[in-house]
Amino acid sequence: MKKVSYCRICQASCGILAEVRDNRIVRIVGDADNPLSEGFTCPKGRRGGELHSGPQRLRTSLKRMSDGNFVPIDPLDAAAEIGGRLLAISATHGADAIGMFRGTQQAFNSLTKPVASAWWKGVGSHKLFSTMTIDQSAKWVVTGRMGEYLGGRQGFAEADVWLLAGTNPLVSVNGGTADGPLMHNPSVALRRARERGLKLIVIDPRRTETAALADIHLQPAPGHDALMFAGLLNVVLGEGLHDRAFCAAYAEGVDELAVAVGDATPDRVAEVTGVPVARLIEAARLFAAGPRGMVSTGTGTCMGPDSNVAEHLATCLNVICGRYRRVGEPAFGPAVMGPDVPVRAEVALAARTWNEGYRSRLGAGLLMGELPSCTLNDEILEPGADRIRALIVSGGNPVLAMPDAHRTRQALGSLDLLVAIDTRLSETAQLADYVIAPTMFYERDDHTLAMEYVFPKPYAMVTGPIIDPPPGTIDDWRFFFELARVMGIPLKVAGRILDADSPPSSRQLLEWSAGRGRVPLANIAAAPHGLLAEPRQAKVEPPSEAMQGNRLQLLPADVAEELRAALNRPAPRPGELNLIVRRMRGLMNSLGRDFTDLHGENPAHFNPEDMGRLGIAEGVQVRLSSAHGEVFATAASDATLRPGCVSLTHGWGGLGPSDGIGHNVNWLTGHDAQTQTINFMPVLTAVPVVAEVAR
Ligand SMILES: Nc1nc2c(c(=O)[nH]1)N[C@H]1C(S)=C(S)[C@@H](COP(=O)(O)OP(=O)(O)OC[C@H]3O[C@@H](n4cnc5c(=O)[nH]c(N)nc54)[C@H](O)[C@@H]3O)O[C@H]1N2
Ligand SMILES: Nc1nc2c(c(=O)[nH]1)N[C@H]1C(S)=C(S)[C@@H](COP(=O)(O)OP(=O)(O)OC[C@H]3O[C@@H](n4cnc5c(=O)[nH]c(N)nc54)[C@H](O)[C@@H]3O)O[C@H]1N2
Ligand code: SF4
Ligand SMILES: [Mo]
Repeated sequence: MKKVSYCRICQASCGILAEVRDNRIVRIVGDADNPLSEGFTCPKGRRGGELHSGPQRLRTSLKRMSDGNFVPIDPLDAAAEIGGRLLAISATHGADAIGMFRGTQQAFNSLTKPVASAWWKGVGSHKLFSTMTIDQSAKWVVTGRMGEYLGGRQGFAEADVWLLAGTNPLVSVNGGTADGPLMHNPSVALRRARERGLKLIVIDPRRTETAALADIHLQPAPGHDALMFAGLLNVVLGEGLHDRAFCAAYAEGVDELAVAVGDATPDRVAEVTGVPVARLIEAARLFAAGPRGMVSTGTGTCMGPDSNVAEHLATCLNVICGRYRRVGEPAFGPAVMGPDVPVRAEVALAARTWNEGYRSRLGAGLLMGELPSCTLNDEILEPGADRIRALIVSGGNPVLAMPDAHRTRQALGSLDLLVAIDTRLSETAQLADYVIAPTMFYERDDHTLAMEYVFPKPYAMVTGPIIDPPPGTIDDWRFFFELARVMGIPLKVAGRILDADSPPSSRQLLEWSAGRGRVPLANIAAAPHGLLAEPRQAKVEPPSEAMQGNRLQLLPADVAEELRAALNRPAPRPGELNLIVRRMRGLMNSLGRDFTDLHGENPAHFNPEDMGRLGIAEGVQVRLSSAHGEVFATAASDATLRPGCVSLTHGWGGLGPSDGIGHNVNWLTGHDAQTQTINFMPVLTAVPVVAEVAR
């Protein structure tokens, strides 16, 4: 039987057709009638059936007994026991002794976040963490320090030029900041855009699949994005190519910025990064000529040694070139399931939330209501009355994802109570006291509300289960609902107080959450392949009186100081090797490693020149070591890498440095003097390493 639904492994939310036999998905193909993805799927999406029914799937929740072994437990009994233990910990040590870590797979599950957030509010703890602070929270820091233009960014569809830095959307279907231009069939989308005249600039130390399609590929030494953007700003401001009218209306500190990037001349950029002078100037002029199109950054920019200032300068380039929507232009945002709220050409002032209110004993403030994930280990291990003793991990695998694998393992292993909600016995779940087995995406109701802001079209879809879940599983949201019930926490979700004694259905909750949408949910549900809505009619409106005169802060004092330091970062020494980030098509972080027939393991990729110099042959085991630790991996030759770079995908390996499938790159990462202020972001790309043949 063929069933229609959409994939929820990543934000692309591709429409699929599943062939179901005996309650098993035996085949997944792209749904050509889906107006968003038009038949596109990726290799991991097509293996979604195996994630549900393969040997790794957890079919029952587990409790660890005093002998260390797991025994099956009914999830409602587990919720009762866990709720009781959380109440006791909170009563003895205070609510801040409870922590929650939100992983990536909480994001594509529409009900988990709202219900978990409502429960969390009642817990009353400050110790909330998510993967954003080991990902691209530099973007949050920029908004906090610069402010935000609320009229919306220019769109990819109408762009003349686009600059992608540190992102490889042809693999990650990501492509930067909520523009969603390159999600579905990204190589075709990019080719089509270029055929209509788009000019593409890519900044990446690897000649990626995306960079291969660029008009200009700048291939700098890694870890120098701040200098790269300073250099581009130097040319644009130096040649007066910026949008003076937009700057006058909305920005403060343009002249100071011009002075601050004064030393970042194309010569200096070339000396440090190896990018030829003429290429940098050409890229700066091409970008500034626009007239439309933005800079979008990804993990390569947001994980480097000066990530916060690099991202700040990338945004400055958008601001000084005025790449935002003005009064009278079509409003940004699809507003299909979401509400059609007015969009105004105004600035929300910088709000340094981390300086206000709560501050942890480790010196961290709140960023979008969260603490930096890189303080989680110390929150658990360092003495303090409010140290974390119980941690709930929802849809994440911090044992592999967090930097400093050694200490993460030590920290999570030392908790009084660790609860992992996971569809497989992940490395994090292996350390847990309770593992809650949730339903998976083809077994549950969902809609695209939370994702629509990154879609390139005004699209929405509602889906129901297409197979029955294993009987021992529970919906993620329902587990949090039960915890709340046991702990006596009233839940307010989508504006309603839920009745603890009679849980709503998933459908009901979905309906409530989309209750303020521009398009009624009934219309969306009536479109089995998803609905392409009429474009939104709203136009960008003039600023409200209260916001009149608000300006973006281009160069606050702390940014100026970080910029000075970043510009002095030395060029790589001859023979220096730097580990850089990379993603693989066949898996989503640690999810999908089991499909080794699809992608093998995660090799350490080297430029052939470096392999020759170091005497490393294809396929041999190499030992990579850094200031933080070592990892062993299989060498693979990759001529697309800039010499001096080694790239290795994260999300692999096991509990120890040399078990599991593949190798956990986070044995090489950790905290040091380069950890960023505010978000405590460590360096995950451009990590100095030494490589040698393993003996
Ligand atoms: N197939 C697949 N898709 C995914 C994921 C996955 O695991 N697999 N993960 C998802 C997640 S969680 C995220 S956050 C997104 C991330 O999406 P992206 O940010 O697009 O991630 P990558 O594809 O790793 O691209 C990062 C690029 O940065 C480059 N780079 C490394 N160091 C530097 C540097 O110093 N400067 C510059 N300019 N570039 C550098 C790398 O060579 C690489 O090409 O992808 C999502 N999509
Ligand atoms: N060195 C290095 N480290 C990195 C990165 C890097 O580039 N380099 N990238 C960072 C980034 S961008 C990210 S986002 C993080 C990823 O960090 P995490 O989000 O912690 O890691 P994932 O592997 O995505 O974990 C998702 C988990 O959710 C489970 N899961 C799948 N479906 C469901 C479901 O329906 N419900 C529940 N409850 N669980 C489910 C999966 O089995 C898996 O164990 O890693 C970060 N760490
Ligand atoms: S890109 Fe792949 S993983 Fe992401 S939603 Fe589409 S099919 Fe699923
Ligand atoms: Mo991520």
